[in-house]
Amino acid sequence: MPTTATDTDRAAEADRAAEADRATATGSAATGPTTARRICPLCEATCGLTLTISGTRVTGVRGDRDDIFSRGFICPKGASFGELDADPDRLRVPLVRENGVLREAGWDEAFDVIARRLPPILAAHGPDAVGVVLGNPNVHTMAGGLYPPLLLGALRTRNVFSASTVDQMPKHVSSGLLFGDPYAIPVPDLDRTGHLLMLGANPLDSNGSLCTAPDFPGRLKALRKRGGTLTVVDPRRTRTARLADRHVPIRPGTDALLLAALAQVLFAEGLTDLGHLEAHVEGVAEVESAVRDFTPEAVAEACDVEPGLIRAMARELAAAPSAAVYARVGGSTVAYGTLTNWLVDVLNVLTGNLDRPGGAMFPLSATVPALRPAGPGKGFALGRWASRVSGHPEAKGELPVAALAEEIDTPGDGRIRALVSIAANPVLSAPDGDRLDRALGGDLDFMVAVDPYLNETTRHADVVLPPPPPSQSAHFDFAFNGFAIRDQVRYTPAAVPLEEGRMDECEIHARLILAATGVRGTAAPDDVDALAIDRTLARAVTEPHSPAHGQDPAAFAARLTGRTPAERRLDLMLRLGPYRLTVEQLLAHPHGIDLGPLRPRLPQGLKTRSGRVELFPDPIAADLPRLRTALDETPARLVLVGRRHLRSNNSWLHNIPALNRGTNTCTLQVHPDDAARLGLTDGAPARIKGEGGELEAPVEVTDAIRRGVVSLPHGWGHDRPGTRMAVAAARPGVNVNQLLDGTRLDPLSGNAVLNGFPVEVSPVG
Ligand SMILES: Nc1nc2c(c(=O)[nH]1)N[C@H]1C(S)=C(S)[C@@H](COP(=O)(O)OP(=O)(O)OC[C@H]3O[C@@H](n4cnc5c(=O)[nH]c(N)nc54)[C@H](O)[C@@H]3O)O[C@H]1N2
Ligand SMILES: Nc1nc2c(c(=O)[nH]1)N[C@H]1C(S)=C(S)[C@@H](COP(=O)(O)OP(=O)(O)OC[C@H]3O[C@@H](n4cnc5c(=O)[nH]c(N)nc54)[C@H](O)[C@@H]3O)O[C@H]1N2
Ligand code: SF4
Ligand SMILES: [Mo]
Repeated sequence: MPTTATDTDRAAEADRAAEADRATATGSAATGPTTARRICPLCEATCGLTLTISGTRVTGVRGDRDDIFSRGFICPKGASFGELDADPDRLRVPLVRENGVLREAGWDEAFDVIARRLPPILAAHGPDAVGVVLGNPNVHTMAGGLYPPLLLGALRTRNVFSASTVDQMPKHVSSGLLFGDPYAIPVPDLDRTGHLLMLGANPLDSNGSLCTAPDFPGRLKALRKRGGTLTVVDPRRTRTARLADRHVPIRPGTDALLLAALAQVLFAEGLTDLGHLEAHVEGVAEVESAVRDFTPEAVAEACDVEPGLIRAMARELAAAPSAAVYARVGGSTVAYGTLTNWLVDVLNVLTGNLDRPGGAMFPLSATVPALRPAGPGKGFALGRWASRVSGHPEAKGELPVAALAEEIDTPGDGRIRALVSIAANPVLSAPDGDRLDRALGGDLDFMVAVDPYLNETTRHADVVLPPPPPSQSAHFDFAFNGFAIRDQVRYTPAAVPLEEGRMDECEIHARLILAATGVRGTAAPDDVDALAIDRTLARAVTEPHSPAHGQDPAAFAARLTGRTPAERRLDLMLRLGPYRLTVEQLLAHPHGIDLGPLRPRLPQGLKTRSGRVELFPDPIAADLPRLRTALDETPARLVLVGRRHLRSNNSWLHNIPALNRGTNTCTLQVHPDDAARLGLTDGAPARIKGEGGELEAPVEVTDAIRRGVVSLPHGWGHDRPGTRMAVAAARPGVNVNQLLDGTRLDPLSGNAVLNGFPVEVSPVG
């Protein structure tokens, strides 16, 4: 294993830095105001924040200049951390439904209700009678990283849904097929690349996704300053597109065609050069023949991109000293989402840019198990089971969240009768929220929500378990360190002690597991963690590549440190990880430990059956004919795409006054020519009609969007009764996902099509 020496060096380096940090901390402790560090949980950039704390309140927030990764960067969302933390609408104590009405309750009572009502449903109807829906913030909390796998393991239900199927599931499927590991997601080596081809992403507003890079805007500017180039493919002239050398305003939903044509040009002009990848990739010839028909001329009309420009893009990609192709939400939540994501990495492979500095590289997080030596793996299976009603194949153990409503409201054996919702708001985030809203309200026997707010989804719960505000929670990024453009690790313990009557979210999850599986009274929440530690160690000691190999599991467990069960589990993961770190080391480095730039690792880390990158997997081959039909389809006259605003985060930050104002509005963006054609006026309401329903929203005429495309943001529609988010309700907006009926999916991943679907728009009145 070539990395061992380096890893030991890095650990030693970390220890030296810790000494220095300890010295500084002691020197300044007596003088400074009360400040604490907190990693921001509000987007994937994971910036380090410095909180000013008066009593138990967060009274100031700034970027932590000493953070080894974010170096002081902060955005308006991070700056609102104090307001978010102290939002008076946050629930303080559990709610329990009695005679149809939610009332406040104690923690023991809330868990008792769950223990009384959930297990009998499972006993009577089997494990699939409970559905679990996991929302996006689970990847932004420690609890969400540590406990849902245990909950799912205990419940053994196949009805698992998450925000992944309205987001990045196509990337997981593509990576699963190519590399045998759905979590092996290459990220652009942003700080070193010479050319970035970015499709369907707008990091100047989103701050980046599946590419954790604090100060993404600054890093893009630096790329151009060092002579690199940026091409942005987006139907809207976004703030990111404005920064680019080239903006390609593609017709929505056609990126797979564009990328296939780029590959075709590389082959046709002899521009492929796998370089160091040659020995590790199979299927190149098959890809060559598969893309042969997708010439620039063949795709030009569908994509509305000139053949000459497509050729120029391909040549530029091949000629760059290093380059990375990167696609995000606009390349994922589309009809050919998996094919698009596959083609992204096909191009990274064909140009020799996968797994090399400046290209698209695999991060190595400190909490993933140490990599085993290269060799054949188990491979990645899709469709091991299917959803009951529509027969959607499972992907990565999940069913499409777009099918959640029908799994609840369609009678029959295997129907979901109880739902556990953790940090999710599918009534707004998934297609056809009205149907789900009705199903949650009318067809469920029991629902539990772990959520700080009473919102469009959680208002249907029988028990709501509210986590404390973020200042009172410790933070570690289990997910995003694995997508970061630099290997690094940071941990922030709770900045403020847990308020009286609050329960840490980790304990909420642990108790939920106990209550849901029917264990009452005897087992303590810590037992859940102890069991998880025992199981992990039992396996690790048998694995030759594990740092625990051959050791006594009990002795190893006894060495773990940490003041909470979650910290001890973090300690275990760190010790079993590739850098063999400990929680103690993390605590000694409050600003983080830099583990260096990303390093090439192939063929290590591949888990395909062949032990190589399988460039032309069967499910992809089977889906390609569908893409071919797109060449001959007449494009819809008008399609809708989404957009994100810097001052938002999906559906749940509209309750923060500092964020819900100004240009963060739920308007329908329309190109001036379309506005004239359709008789729409800036500021006046328009009626938007889709397959799933109709909405009215004010028109915003702008030439920043291409002709034939309108844009409406998601996460709005806060006008349902029974919610408790006063600021959001005062400026509700409309729910764009009501335009969808939930039937448009990318078939391989089950991901919903949220971009590029047909709509009709007309003036109101
Ligand atoms: N049309 C359209 N729809 C989209 C998208 C789009 O681009 N267009 N984007 C999609 C994407 S990328 C995503 S990720 C999904 C998101 O979909 P969801 O995850 O369903 O929605 P969020 O709005 O992120 O809701 C998160 C919930 O978590 C709660 N929450 C916040 N903090 C915490 C916490 O610390 N602990 C717990 N337990 N709960 C917490 C919030 O109160 C809220 O109820 O939406 C998707 N929907
Ligand atoms: N401020 C803010 N930040 C966020 C979030 C937020 O809601 N607000 N959400 C977070 C989450 S959950 C996620 S997943 C990330 C998402 O991060 P990004 O993917 O960077 O964010 P989006 O704004 O959804 O960018 C998608 C872009 O794709 C374009 N697009 C739409 N359809 C197509 C198409 O067919 N082809 C191409 N090429 N482009 C298309 C849209 O115009 C849009 O500019 O952001 C995260 N960060
Ligand atoms: S960029 Fe993201 S992580 Fe950084 S401060 Fe803003 S919301 Fe927080
Ligand atoms: Mo997302």
